[in-house]
Amino acid sequence: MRAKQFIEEKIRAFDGPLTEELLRDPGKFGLGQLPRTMEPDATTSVVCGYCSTGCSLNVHLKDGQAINLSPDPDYPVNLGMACPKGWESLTPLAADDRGTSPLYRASSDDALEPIEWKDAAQTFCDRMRTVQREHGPESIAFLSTGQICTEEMALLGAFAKFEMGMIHGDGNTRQCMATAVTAYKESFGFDAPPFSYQDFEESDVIVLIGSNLCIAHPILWQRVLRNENNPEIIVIDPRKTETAMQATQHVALRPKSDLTFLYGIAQLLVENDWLDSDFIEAHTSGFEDFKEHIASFTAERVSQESDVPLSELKGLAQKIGEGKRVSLWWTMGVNQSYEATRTAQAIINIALMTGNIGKPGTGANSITGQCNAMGSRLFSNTTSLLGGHDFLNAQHREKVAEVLEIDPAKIPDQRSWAYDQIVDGIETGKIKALWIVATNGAHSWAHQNRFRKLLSKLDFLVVQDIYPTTETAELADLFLPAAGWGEKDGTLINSERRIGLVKRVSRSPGEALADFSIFRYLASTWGAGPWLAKWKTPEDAFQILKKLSKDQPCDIRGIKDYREIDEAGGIQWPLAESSSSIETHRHLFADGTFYTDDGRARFIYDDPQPNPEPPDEAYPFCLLTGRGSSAQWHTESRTGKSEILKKLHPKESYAEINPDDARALGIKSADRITVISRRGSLELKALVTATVKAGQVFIPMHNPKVNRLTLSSFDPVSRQPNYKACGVKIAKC
Ligand SMILES: Nc1nc2c(c(=O)[nH]1)N[C@H]1C(S)=C(S)[C@@H](COP(=O)(O)OP(=O)(O)OC[C@H]3O[C@@H](n4cnc5c(=O)[nH]c(N)nc54)[C@H](O)[C@@H]3O)O[C@H]1N2
Ligand SMILES: Nc1nc2c(c(=O)[nH]1)N[C@H]1C(S)=C(S)[C@@H](COP(=O)(O)OP(=O)(O)OC[C@H]3O[C@@H](n4cnc5c(=O)[nH]c(N)nc54)[C@H](O)[C@@H]3O)O[C@H]1N2
Ligand code: SF4
Ligand SMILES: [Mo]
Repeated sequence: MRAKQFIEEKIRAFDGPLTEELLRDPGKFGLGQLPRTMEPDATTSVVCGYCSTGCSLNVHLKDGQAINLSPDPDYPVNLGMACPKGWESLTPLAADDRGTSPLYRASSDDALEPIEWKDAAQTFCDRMRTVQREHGPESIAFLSTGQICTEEMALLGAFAKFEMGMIHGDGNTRQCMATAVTAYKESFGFDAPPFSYQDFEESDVIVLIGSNLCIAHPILWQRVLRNENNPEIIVIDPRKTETAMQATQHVALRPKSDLTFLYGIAQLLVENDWLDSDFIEAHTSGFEDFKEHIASFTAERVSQESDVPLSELKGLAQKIGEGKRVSLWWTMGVNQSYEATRTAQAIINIALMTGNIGKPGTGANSITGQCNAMGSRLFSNTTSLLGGHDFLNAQHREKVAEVLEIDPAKIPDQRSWAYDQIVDGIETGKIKALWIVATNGAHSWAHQNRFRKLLSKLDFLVVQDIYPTTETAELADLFLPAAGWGEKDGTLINSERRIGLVKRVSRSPGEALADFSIFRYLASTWGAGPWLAKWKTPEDAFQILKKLSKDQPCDIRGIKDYREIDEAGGIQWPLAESSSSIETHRHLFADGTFYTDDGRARFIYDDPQPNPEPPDEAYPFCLLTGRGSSAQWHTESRTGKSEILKKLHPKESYAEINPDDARALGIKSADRITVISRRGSLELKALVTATVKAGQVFIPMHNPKVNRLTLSSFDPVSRQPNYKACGVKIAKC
């Protein structure tokens, strides 16, 4: 079948009211386009839409429809491997609860009922405008995501903030990567994870801090296994996780004692002169003050405060001090804390003082979470202005306005509230309408009972998701059905800054539209200015993003187009216009120059703070939460649709309890128990296991009620939730 005829047939098969308009102008909706590299009966590679590893999957098409997939053997990220979620990526698209038309709840007593797209778009605009008229332009906000394409999040951010007049828009990346962002920005001058996955293979000491790589990034763990240097693998995690079990050393520190612990390591590095003084001298600032700050973190004190035996602490410092290529990697055990930014910077400080940065196998490396958290950090127009710019900087606003061809006065000159501040704004009555895109906060946000209550207080809640059945979508006044991964085109940016391509390989059900098309449709119904005409297709948008990246550390003007990304096996940023070739793996800071004004990386530190809710007599256990298995993704709206994935984890949700505690409470494995915090409770099965220490409980975050227990506590710098420590008690049911 010829490509043109194939596209037309696809459009005709789309039985919605938009068919005629679509046939006239398919690009307007982002529908009906095939990447130029794709033929109807071909195999084409698509970057996975779950985690930030960014594996490439070869999708096999029949008559232009995906029928199966296999991991791409030639892609530099996954080298022919994929985890269970990747293998099963097509299954959630065929789920029978997909959103196939917009749904509207006319009044709070009514159910959600199907409506036509044009009515949905008009309702969206009318009701948002009514709220703005009554409560001011700032009374509407959005919460977006790290799980849609970069072009989509940029269009959402531009439309919401520059056209609708919103100031407050944040996303689930706050729950996930905000700490890495603030840590890198302050220490390096820009949010710039410096590594390549190749570093996993080139280290001789790999330190994983608060990261359960085997479960959360299984293909990165495979990369560790390819390391031929017989590396030391140290896992710093209160729990004996799957990753800790594989490590050469497991440091089971007391939850949230990381900052003290890392200062203790730094102090031992100083005491033993395991320092790279030339690097410190030439490329950093603030080391002498830092040295003074950590002097009181003696090994004895740190051992006592972190519950790590002296010999282990000293042994680890020695491995780091004497290692030739040491890489330090962190994830949510660090990012989700009340002193997260300083903890991440304590990791950065260790890399700087030992000169472990800018060379193969080294780095202070934050592993990202969602498939496009990195894209949202640079282009979602939430925390930073499009392209890693600053809303407070008038020159930046001018520059963005010029690229977008809009009036600079349309760009807010203040930063957005963070997610938690938007939530507080609902409570104080400042936020009256909320537009939630591709995130399921009614499950995933902290202190769930409060969050759900606040959502019901809104005048207007819009949820844009691929399923109307998520906990959040069920609360919506207006539901907008989105096409999912594999049903649309665009780019994602993975943990190692690699831009990869997502392609439309499957037809979205009913009238579900690509998020890009939804944003375009809403913006044109709103009456957006002529700038919108430049954002006709995702690839047009990509060309705009390139221009926005000019003179930024994330400069991508050297990337020609989608086809080049496809043929190169993904392209890491930066790639300047002058670049003569595309290297497969690149890390940053090879020349020791950072993005700060003086080009030096900064040592940043602070005093450790008390845990806001340590276990006490009334709530004697520390609750840890996190990923449960490699087959489960977050709130399980997608992975929960696969019978295969469901076979790969326990049927019923469980809480891990130490055998000593279980004995004292008279609890056996499989008993039903209630876990209770000051904010709520949930019932589930007990799993008695020594993977947690006495006094700790672990519950996978996939449990829809887990955040009934967690608290509204945040890192003051990044405003990321402190999901991994609160006081709970346990009762036998
Ligand atoms: N299968 C699967 N993979 C995923 C995801 C998924 O849902 N499912 N989600 C993706 C996303 S968005 C993210 S952000 C990543 C998350 O990836 P990870 O951060 O690796 O996953 P978590 O299990 O949330 O947390 C990691 C570890 O932090 C530990 N921890 C808790 N408190 C502390 C502490 O005080 N100090 C230290 N050092 N460690 C602590 C926990 O015991 C846990 O083992 O995974 C990504 N990959
Ligand atoms: N207690 C506790 N809570 C946590 C965590 C923890 O460790 N402990 N981890 C936190 C972290 S790191 C994260 S990242 C969050 C994740 O929390 P969420 O973002 O709430 O989790 P997801 O289930 O990934 O939600 C994504 C939603 O987007 C929808 N979706 C998927 N693809 C598309 C698309 O293309 N378009 C549209 N419009 N919708 C789409 C899915 O159906 C789903 O409803 O959870 C956080 N919550
Ligand atoms: S490791 Fe992540 S990117 Fe790779 S297949 Fe699994 S979910 Fe997809
Ligand atoms: Mo995340």
